[in-house]
Amino acid sequence: MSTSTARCPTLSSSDHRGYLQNGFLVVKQVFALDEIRDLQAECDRLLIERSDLINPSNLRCRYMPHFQTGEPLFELFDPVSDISPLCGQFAANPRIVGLVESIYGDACCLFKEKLIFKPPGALGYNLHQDIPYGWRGFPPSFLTVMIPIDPSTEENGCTEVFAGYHQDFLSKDASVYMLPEDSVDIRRRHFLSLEPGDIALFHGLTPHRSAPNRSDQMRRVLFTSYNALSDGGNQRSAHYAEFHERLRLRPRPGQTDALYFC
Ligand SMILES: O=C(O)CCC(=O)C(=O)O
Repeated sequence: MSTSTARCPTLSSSDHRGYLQNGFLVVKQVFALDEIRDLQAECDRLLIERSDLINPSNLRCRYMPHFQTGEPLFELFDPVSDISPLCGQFAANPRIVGLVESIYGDACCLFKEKLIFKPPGALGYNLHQDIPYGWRGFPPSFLTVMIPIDPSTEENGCTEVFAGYHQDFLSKDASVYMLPEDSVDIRRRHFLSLEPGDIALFHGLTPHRSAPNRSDQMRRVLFTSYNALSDGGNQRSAHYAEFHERLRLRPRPGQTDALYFC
């Protein structure tokens, strides 16, 4: 990773209050541009050197339909730090960990991480809360840090969060993950339009969604998610084991071989 210095952010009491009130927080210029350039090069490398992994039957990968043609487009690696030490270093970066731990008032553990490429045309995500209702053992302290690798804009389908809904589940039906749009008030929407170097943190119950990528470039974001140490300790391996079991139950468009993970 680059050695250039960047701001070591601290959480002011008004940031902390804002996070508690809204369920999300934007912190500007946490990383220097040359650090993010290393991450951009890493994304390019992964697409070329690890193209062997990109397959609809590989549980590490997910595809998203093109918003107009429906063509399945490769969209993400989840997890990614085991195939990309650099992504692992960002997930463990002291600036990120320091912010997360200030929010928790506790040490944190990396719960999961994913690298979303969001290629041109990829449909976005419907409204949801990350913590699935009824998934016992999913840590209530789950929160996600969004590390943009490209500018995240309304045109390329940046993440949109809805403020002040993170105290509870919006649906208490375990079969419902994607929520009806009218579960939230559109006036509480905040577009996470961020420049590379900025980050956002959002609570696992903060409802969010994203629009299609209508630009001609990828919108790459590294999402790293944590839990408080006192909320179950290190659960990353257990999480992925259970996640894969659940993924095996879902139909995967384009899958031709038996499902595998590598
Ligand atoms: O790609 C995005 O902007 C949102 C991703 C998302 O909502 C998710 O992975 O849960």
